[in-house]
Parts: sequence; C-alpha cells; structure tokens
Amino acid sequence: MLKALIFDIDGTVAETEEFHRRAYNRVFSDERISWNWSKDLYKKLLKVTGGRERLKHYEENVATNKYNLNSDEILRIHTKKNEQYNEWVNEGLLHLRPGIETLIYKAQENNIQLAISTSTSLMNVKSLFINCIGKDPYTIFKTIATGDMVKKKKPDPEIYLLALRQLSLSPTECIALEDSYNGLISAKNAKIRTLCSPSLYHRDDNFSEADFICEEFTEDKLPIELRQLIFK
Ligand code: XBP
Ligand code: MG
Repeated sequence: MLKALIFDIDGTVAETEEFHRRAYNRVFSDERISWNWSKDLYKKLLKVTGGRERLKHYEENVATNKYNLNSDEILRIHTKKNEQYNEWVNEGLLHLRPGIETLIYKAQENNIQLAISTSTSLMNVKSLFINCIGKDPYTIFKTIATGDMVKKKKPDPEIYLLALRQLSLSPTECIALEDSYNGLISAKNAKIRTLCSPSLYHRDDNFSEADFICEEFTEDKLPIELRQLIFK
C-alpha cells in the first residue's frame, strides 16, 4: 500500500548543489577567505550534509589555510551563501529534475500524499518551489521536514522520522525519493523503502541498499512496480 511519497530536495527535486558550491566560492572571495571549492573537492565535502556542518568539517579537517571560524562566523558565511544562492534561484536559474512535476501531479490525482524530508532549510525549499512551479510548497506538500527542525541531519533518520510522525503514517506506507548515499541511509534507517536517482554529484555513491533505482523520475524510467502505483 502506497500512501505517501517523501521527497528529498537537493539533488532529487533539482540539481541545486552546483549553485550552492558557486555561492560558497563567491562568499569566500567577498570575505577575503582564500578558499575555493572545486567540483572534485565539493563532491568529497558533500559526504557531510548540511551547509554549516560542511563548512566546519572543511575548516577543521581539510583546509590548509585555517581562520579558526567560530559558530557565529560559520553562521554568517552560511547565511551569505544562502542569500547568494536564493538570488540565483529568484533569477530563475534553477529547474526541476525531469519527471518531478508530473510525479507530483500524478500522485495528487491518485490521492497519494506528498511530503518533504531535506537537510536544507525551509527558506530554500520555499524559494525553489515558488520559482520552479510558481506555488508555495505548503500548497503541495502535507508536511515539510527540514534540517533546521532536527538535531541530526542525514544519514541520521531523524528528518525522515519527523516526516513520518507529521504524516501519521508507518514507514511501510511510504516511499522516499533520494539522490545520494546519505539520503538513502537516512530513509533506510527510518525503515522506508527508497527510490534512488543519483544526482550529478552523487553518481559514484553506493546505492546497493536502494529498493528501486532509476536514471530519472520520468514515467518511462520509473521501475514498473512504482509506475503502476503512481500512474494508475
Ligand atoms: C543536502 C545538503 C545540503 C545542501 C545545502 O543534503 O547536504 O547541505 O548542500 O543545504 P540532502 P544548506 O539532499 O541529503 O538532504 O541549506 O544546509 O546549505
Ligand atoms: Mg539530496
């Protein structure tokens, strides 16, 4: 029985990470911080979910030039990164991944509830949907569980457990849509069946624990079992 689809955001609903990476580099340069995150480096840094956690991890474990940033400074850099990111989203540079919009409308037609479980903030979720679909996400999704609502981000299951509680559903009644190893493990640790479509930065992740894998979320690429459940 499928009662709800729970969507991850970054990498799943849209290829957001390249905009986050460029926004970080813009802020580093504006702040005269001598860091510049290449695509290869960012791919490694994405193993740590959450922007502030990623910055802290980079400064502590990777950077050769250290600035001993305290949590207020990390918060300030992260806030500026999100301001730049949202400026680009508001300019219309971000697009939904193929199939996502149709999947949302088909699920709605068939009374399958929709939810979000993401490490990013509510602000970023809102700007994405307002700019890519022209609607506030709360008009589409019954519940939105975000990184700013939990103590531990993915791969911890907390964000998925929060979405399940808000939906008042059991894990067996839901399917999670994910693009990364950390997202997959977060959903699996919450005992939710997971459909993975690797995003650009997560092509080399290990998806062996995924219940379903697809290249894109379009009807023709969906595993037959899910196509029958969603495109009735
Ligand atoms: C996505 C993330 C996020 C984004 C940006 O993880 O890790 O940190 O990079 O988010 P997932 P911030 O898709 O698995 O939820 O708003 O924290 O910078
Ligand atoms: Mg993701």
